[in-house]
Amino acid sequence: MDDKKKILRDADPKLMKTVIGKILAQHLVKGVLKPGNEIEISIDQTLTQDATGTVAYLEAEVLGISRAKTELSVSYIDHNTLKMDHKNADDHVYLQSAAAKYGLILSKAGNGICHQVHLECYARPGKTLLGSDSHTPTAGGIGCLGIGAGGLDVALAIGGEPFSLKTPKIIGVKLTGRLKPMVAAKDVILAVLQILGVKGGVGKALEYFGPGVKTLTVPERATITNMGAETGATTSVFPSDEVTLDFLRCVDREEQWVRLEADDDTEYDEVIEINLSRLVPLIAKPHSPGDVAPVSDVAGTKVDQVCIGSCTNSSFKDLMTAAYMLKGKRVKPDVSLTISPGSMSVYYDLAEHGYLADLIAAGARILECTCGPCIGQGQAPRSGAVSVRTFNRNFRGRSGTADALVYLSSVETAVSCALTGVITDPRYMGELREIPLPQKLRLQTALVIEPPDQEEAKEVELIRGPNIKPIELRGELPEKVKGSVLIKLEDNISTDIIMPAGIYLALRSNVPEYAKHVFEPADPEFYKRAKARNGGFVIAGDNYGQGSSREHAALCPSYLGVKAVIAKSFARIHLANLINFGIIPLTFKNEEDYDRVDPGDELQLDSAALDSNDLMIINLTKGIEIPVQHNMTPSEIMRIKAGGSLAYISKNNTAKQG
Ligand code: MIC
Ligand code: SF4
Repeated sequence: MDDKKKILRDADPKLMKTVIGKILAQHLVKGVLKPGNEIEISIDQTLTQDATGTVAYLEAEVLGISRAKTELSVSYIDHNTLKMDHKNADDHVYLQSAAAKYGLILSKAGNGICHQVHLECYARPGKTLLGSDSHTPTAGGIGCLGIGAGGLDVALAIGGEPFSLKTPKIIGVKLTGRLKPMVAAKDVILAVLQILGVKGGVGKALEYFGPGVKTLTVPERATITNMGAETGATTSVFPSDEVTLDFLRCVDREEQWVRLEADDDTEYDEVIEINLSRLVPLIAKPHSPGDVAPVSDVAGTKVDQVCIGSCTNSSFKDLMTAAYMLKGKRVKPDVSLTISPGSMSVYYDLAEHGYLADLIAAGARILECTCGPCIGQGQAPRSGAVSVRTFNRNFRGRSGTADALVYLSSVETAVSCALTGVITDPRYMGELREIPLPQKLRLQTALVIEPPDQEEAKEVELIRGPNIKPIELRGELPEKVKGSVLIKLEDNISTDIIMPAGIYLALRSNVPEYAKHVFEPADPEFYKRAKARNGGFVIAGDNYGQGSSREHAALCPSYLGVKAVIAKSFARIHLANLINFGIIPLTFKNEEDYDRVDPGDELQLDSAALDSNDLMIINLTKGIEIPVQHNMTPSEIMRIKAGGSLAYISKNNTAKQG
């Protein structure tokens, strides 16, 4: 029996019949494919974006990576393109030099949002894609297994290392029927979020099946897999079928098609059923993507701003829909409507087919092909405003305005709001005609740079402007981990609260400066307190670290000396990031103990007990002991003890070289 057969012998037979199981099996390097088991898989493709990419490539330097070993790796510049001063521009030049050095394709600022461009140009059915962005599962729309991770994990994958993850349980989402006019793919994922909430997908993956699947195009499927991230799921995947082939034909990549479907007798661990014919327009209310209601429930609410775009809803079909609905009409004078095309190719086709003119004539403001307002890069709403966005996240303050009320909807609903000035169920706007989709998408490559060959790459110098600071490695874990509680937080704390983006995005490659804003939205005094006390502990509720993959939400607290986070539960990517940067992730054995720790309490933990997982936090202030636990593998414990994965790997590399 060859090695591959041997490691698949004990795999869960149910899992092996699913699309996700088949891709995992093909890429399995280590471990037994059973839900909950730790496995390692090989990675075919990687992507990074500028806001996480600079640190990822700084880490690649520390790791001593010389050239990408993947089939394809792309570095995108899409999050921060404003260049208010030298900082951002420095990052872009650094990224360009790193792409040339490591052999990565560079998608320059303005070329488009990473997930949209990747779907159009690079994602392939049956492949694995690891991205330093939580919406990497967008590629699942084409049958590719996309997983979001921290930059360090992506840097390791670029260097040819396998990626480790817990084998997810598979939730089968059965689609039947067909969407009614003015009901959209976005409403499908909002319906899934209504069922699962923002943590119902943790430890799981979503796989779509059933007769409704073939009624959805690839960009529609990608809208659905994109926002599966908001349930906390590891990934979301659609099968690769004739519809996938049509899409690949449309972008001149039909030779990359492979059929990939679940076996007829597949039994999923759980099944959710959605009848597309019965679906109504839905909307996520402030301030959570999981707070979903029918649009009709909030109809009539006055709207100040409408933003169309983001990696969830910026395909050609999305923007054509907007153009069709806006043609010959005018946006309400007191509403500001912005449109960010997902890619240069989408933008080009809008112009080529005349749709751009319809958008402009109706009063839409066309922004660059970037994340833009989605990550608080401009278009912050006025104080207390209502903003309806086709995006995927509406956490408090993410728009740049702390008291703005952000709703998330489909393009159809968003345009209806822009035309009427109030939240409006799009079904009252009259039926939208069948939109003729183009046979070909004319892919634009003027802003794409292919890397030089390996020999030439050796001559490339990394260009580091003054805003780019090296990553500092953390020291080893002491025997007694001691400190006070710096902050106590509630459930569902997002990484936007831990490490706000928006106006601080240009500080992503400057940890000492960025760290000054840790927890700022929750407690502006946090930085001063953490500095004064030389670090300490963080206490949190359920689903700590939901949302983005930004490793800065671990890296910057680690820089300030945060030693451990004790929470009721964690979001997947953030948990991995904490371990990577040497912060011990602990959960309460008894959730009620959350109430027995207060800000300022002095805590102590014996680090030797990490091995046996028989852990007690001594609350020195209250004179009590609190049982806690962790979910780390022996290798992760080793890394935590060394001061985090980066510290551990770089120490071992140095030892090998010396
Ligand atoms: C986001 O949507 O929050 C981001 C910005 O794309 C992040 C990555 C980041 O913080 O750079 C994500 O989703 O991972
Ligand atoms: Fe960009 Fe927003 Fe998508 Fe994040 S969610 S990648 S910020 S468009």
